[in-house]
Amino acid sequence: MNQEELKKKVGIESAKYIKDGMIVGLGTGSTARHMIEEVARRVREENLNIVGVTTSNETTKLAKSLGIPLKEIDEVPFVDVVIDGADEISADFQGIKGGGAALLFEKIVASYAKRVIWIVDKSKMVNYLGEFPLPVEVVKYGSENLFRLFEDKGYNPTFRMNKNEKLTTDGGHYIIDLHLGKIKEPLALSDELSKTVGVVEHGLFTNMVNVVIVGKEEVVETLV
Ligand code: ABF
Repeated sequence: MNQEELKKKVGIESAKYIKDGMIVGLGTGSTARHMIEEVARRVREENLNIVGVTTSNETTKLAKSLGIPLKEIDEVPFVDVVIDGADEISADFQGIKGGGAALLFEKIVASYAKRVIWIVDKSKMVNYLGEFPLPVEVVKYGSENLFRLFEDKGYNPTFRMNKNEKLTTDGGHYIIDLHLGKIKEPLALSDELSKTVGVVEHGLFTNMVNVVIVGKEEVVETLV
């Protein structure tokens, strides 16, 4: 099976965690898209009664086009389950997310979720995080100084670009990607970035996931 077929397989598999009456966090990215399409099919064909809470404008547009009932995050006290993609997942189930520039809303929704499920094809499973550039969402005001700070730290920063200009996220911020190669202490780096003035949020999702569904030749579910 190719990567897209594996993404589709885990997207459909993960939708089985969704039960009638749930408030469901709808992730962002191509793997999450397959899950969202499956949820929409069940809403249409099986009268699945759920409410979606999205993690990006992109997912809101997709869910609306497919007829999934939605609520804003501030209209619900919690989320029963959030199903989302990831860019890297380490052997101890820490994750890097944000390749799709949606990490802030993804982390907010995940923070209100009773259960967090990540769906990935096998290429995302790694021993150490860091091969994938770590997205850091930053306030625009002072972002050049922050960039220089990351340079001085040897973090090899680049601004996330959209065509010829800096990308602006759904939250109205910039993203600086850190090319670290190998993150030996993700918890320590997470703490450092969270305390860095000007950083809104970062793509290290540590001690957050409950279930990881990995698309291999057969679907393998790994309970954390
Ligand atoms: C999203 O899923 C992002 O955090 C992450 O970048 C993306 C993975 O994308 P894909 O499923 O398209 O590989 O949650």
